[in-house]
Amino acid sequence: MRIGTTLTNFIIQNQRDIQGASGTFTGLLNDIAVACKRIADLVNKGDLVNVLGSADSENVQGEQQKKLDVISNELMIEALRHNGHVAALASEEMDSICRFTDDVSRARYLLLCDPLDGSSNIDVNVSVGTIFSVLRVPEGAEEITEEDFLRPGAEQVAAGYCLYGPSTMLVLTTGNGVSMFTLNRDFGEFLLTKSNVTIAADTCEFAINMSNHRHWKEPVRRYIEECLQGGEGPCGKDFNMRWVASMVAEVHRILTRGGIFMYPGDHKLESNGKAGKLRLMYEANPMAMLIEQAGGGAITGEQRMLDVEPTELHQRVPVILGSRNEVERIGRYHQQ
Ligand code: P6P
Repeated sequence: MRIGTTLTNFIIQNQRDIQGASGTFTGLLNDIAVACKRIADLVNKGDLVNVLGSADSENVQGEQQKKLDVISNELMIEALRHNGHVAALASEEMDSICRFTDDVSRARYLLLCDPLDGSSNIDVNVSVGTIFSVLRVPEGAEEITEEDFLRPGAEQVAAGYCLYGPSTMLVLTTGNGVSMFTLNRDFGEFLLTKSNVTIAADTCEFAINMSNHRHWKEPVRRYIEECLQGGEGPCGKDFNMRWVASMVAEVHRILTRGGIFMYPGDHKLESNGKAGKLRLMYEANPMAMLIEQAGGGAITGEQRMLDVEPTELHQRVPVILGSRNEVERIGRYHQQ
């Protein structure tokens, strides 16, 4: 009976492809995997270990935190703090960065994460996930500051997520394609189950929160209206719709069978001073890297997601990503 390719073996085997990678990179990804396994365990046990429901706190976004939001963030910190691979962590659940060490000769990476994305679903037993993004510590950096994190998504050295669904799956790119690993709980290892994941250029499935329809701008209205017209409309085909309200689950579906995901900016968000709902640094950018590495497209409507120059750690951004031909069509509508 074979063991299969573990995540650690995979990274070591592919380490030569990761520019300048050393054992530090392998160690970093292993630390992330350990945190995800522990979070998966708690998500799976739920009420049995009293981790569901709301914490009596809000995050920097002013959103009510779930107990598991806080616990997942603490687990990520614990997994990363001791091994010296990461200089500092930025998280949706923390206002400012968490510095682990000033010895940036050894700790060569910065990590950004949404420790538990889609947590409004956790109490109703719907899939949620952890999203992570890896940047390199800037050359010559001494003490890490928040500004060191503010780099375009194109500079990510790795990105991925862990989906806590019927299976627990870790999906990763280090800039050489997308690989999927499934957690074997019998011996606690993520095993390689899909390599060189690619997204179909066309799709018949869109994901958007339709309840925001009255707030949408014209390009989004036009695109969705054409999808709804089906075979008789300009698309010449019928569309199906999905909305899980967990970005990790939506992106996983798109990586698996194609599709288009949209959380666009709209008039209501803009009236509240928000460019979008989703966050650039630890939601949109890591997902955009995965989608592009799988041959798909990821834009804000105005530009390529990975080219956005960040100005704030928790800035929000409109997100349109998925099957390349659909993303290009929506992009054209925004340009017209
Ligand atoms: P809505 C989850 O809260 C999240 O950040 C994404 O995972 C998800 O795609 C989106 O927000 C859901 O937003 O407006 O449907 O609750």
